[in-house]
Amino acid sequence: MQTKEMKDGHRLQLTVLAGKNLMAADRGGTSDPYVQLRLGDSKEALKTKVIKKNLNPEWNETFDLKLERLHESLTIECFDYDLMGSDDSLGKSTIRLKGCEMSFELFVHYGIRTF
Ligand SMILES: [Ca+2]
Repeated sequence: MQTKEMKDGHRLQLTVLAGKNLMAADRGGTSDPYVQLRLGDSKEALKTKVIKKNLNPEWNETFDLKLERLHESLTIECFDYDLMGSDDSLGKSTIRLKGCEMSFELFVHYGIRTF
């Protein structure tokens, strides 16, 4: 995770690497996980691709987020994609971006708490 000061605010570059030993939410003893990223209480969210039938998925997807303010929080939530019905949450974690100063690089391994 990396934040950079831009002329028009801040930019957060974040790479979602992988999940390990995720919870099995489907009947077959597996899940179809994807990760959703949401800034503050924004209604818009970014999503990784869905990796089907895998409890140790590797997404390795990088996102560029524009930050209006640095004191927002980032919620990272992992879901099991379901063709029918609503997707099940496999766990989530919230990162406070306050303290990630400009031009500061931070490499974090975030554990996501499962329910
Ligand atoms: Ca599923």
